[in-house]
Amino acid sequence: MVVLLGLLLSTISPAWAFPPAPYYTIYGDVRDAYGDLIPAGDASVILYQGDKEILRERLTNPGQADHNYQLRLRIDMMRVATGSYSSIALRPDDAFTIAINVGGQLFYPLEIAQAPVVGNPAERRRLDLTLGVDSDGDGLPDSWEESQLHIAGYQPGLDGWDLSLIDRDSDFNNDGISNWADYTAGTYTDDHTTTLELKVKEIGSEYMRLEFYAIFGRIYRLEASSDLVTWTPLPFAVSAAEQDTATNTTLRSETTGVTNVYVSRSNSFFRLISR
Ligand SMILES: [Ca+2]
Ligand SMILES: [Ca+2]
Ligand SMILES: [Ca+2]
Repeated sequence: MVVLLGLLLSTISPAWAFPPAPYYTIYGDVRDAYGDLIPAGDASVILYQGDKEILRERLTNPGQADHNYQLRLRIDMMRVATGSYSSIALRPDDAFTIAINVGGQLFYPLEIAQAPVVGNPAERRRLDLTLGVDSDGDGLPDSWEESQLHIAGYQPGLDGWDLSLIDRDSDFNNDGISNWADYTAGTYTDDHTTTLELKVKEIGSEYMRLEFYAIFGRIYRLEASSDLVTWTPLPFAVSAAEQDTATNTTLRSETTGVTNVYVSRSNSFFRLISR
């Protein structure tokens, strides 16, 4: 009975007197220094305002959506002369920081160096998070840059690796795909057979066989369009016999190598999206 009374009192206290604004949502992919998505496991994303922990959420299975984390922030309406809606509510333009807890160890994503701020209620912002060290400030983890330089035959000099040879938007291996896209797709800079590319390999009476080179752990999504403007998810199967009942539109690759998928025969355009 005492507990119930307490609840009633807190419900009508001034701090809770006004409805909250809609959530501000941050979401995206958390990747390690080599571009691999951090598996759900025991990893969490934690949002802080200064030293105060505001929110903590576990990473989610990356195959179930287009992201592996999502944070929904409570936002104050900030009416004049009112208290905060909640002790963990934030206001638009408040600065925040994020850490990733993996097995009890905290990592600070590269993107947090830019001091992100809270947006407006009901907005959704994609904020992909990259773990590792970025000593040259180009947004690519140095470990990945060093591995690409090594693969291409470079050696570190007296001052270490020359990280200026690779930056986010240029194309170190001239395969038509930016370094950042190679990093997220897991494609290697010395080997053009691993370039992300979708080919029609066979056209049957009812199905089409499409081929691409998949990287272990990466997630692939197929989309179709009739006008190159509107794209819709395209169900596919891993065998011709199953293509007419296929419902999957994403695949998490269990191998690195040539992969075939089967879709219904059509005159559509197709595209392949990797993450
Ligand atoms: Ca870097
Ligand atoms: Ca660089
Ligand atoms: Ca490239």
